[in-house]
Amino acid sequence: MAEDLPTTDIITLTRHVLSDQIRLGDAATGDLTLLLTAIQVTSKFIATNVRKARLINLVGLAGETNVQGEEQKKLDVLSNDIMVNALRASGKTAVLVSEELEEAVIIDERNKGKYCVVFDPLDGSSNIDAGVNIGTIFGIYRIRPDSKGTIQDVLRPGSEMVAAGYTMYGSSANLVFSTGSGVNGYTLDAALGEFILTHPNIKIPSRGKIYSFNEGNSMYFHPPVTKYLNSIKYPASGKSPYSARYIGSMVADVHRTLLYGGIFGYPDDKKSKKGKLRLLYEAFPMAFLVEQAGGIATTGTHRILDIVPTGIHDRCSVFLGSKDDVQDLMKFYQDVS
Ligand code: AHM
Ligand code: MG
Repeated sequence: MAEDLPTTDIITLTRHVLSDQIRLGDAATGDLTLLLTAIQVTSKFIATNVRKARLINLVGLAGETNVQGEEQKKLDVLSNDIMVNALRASGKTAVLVSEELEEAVIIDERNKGKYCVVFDPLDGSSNIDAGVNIGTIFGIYRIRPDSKGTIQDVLRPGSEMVAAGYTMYGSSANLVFSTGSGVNGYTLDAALGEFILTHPNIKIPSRGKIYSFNEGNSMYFHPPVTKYLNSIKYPASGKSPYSARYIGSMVADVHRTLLYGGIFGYPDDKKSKKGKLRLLYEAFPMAFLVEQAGGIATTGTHRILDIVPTGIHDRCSVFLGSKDDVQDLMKFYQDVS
């Protein structure tokens, strides 16, 4: 029967982005598509290494070197090297910022392109050794007109990013991506070696039933956060309390929030005065995706994408998710101001 036949018209990530080029004014060069191809390859490469991690670690235990006598590298350092090498070789980048590198990488003239990529090569480091979902987060800026590529090209608000995304390494590798006209999700078909469009036009439900905070930090939380959490755990009679889900990998927690709705928060508090999450390569890309999916991303008092970074490793308070849920949280901040 016809409905049992497999589809013969699969939409790969490359095909999808190629069709988007015209809108971005990138059709003549295809540079962004080529850059994205490089990012896709790094995600496939990292996904492969994540799957092998336990085996690599076992070998690493025996003297920290493998059979070739090469040093074993921790997965996050390895992922960083994979990304820096591939992005430099793509010829499409001018500036790279990685969570793993203290300084920005300014690409040499020979390999220089017009995009800057800010990334966390392997986010959720506390989960790596337990085999729990982790991911790569990235944001892309175009260098400013007439710039040769300096750090100033990335010290710009997240709203100036031209694209952002993440790849989650879980039971499958999922790449979620936006060029500023909605959010699409792709799943890696390992046999084909291609990311296939599986979640077109992701929209966050306007309200969810899940909250995702590290409540182990409760004693440090500021009053608006404590009051908000109490309001959803002890709701007015007749209403059900929210469910708690916290993985501790931003990629996985945000992925669930995009699909199911609710609120994810990592606030600044009495201990982490500026928050924990990094602005450029954690908060900005996720805020970009959440807004594109119809949600809100705020520090509690300010839109995250409006923040102007002063340093490449700046941190900020983060709340993001369903519009109604995040607005409820923001009301508690308004009450104290
Ligand atoms: P990392 O970049 O060192 O992995 O830290 C970022 C991670 C996020 O993925 C996650 O949201 C958060 O840190 C979890 O922190 P905590 O363990 O304090 O709950
Ligand atoms: Mg991180």
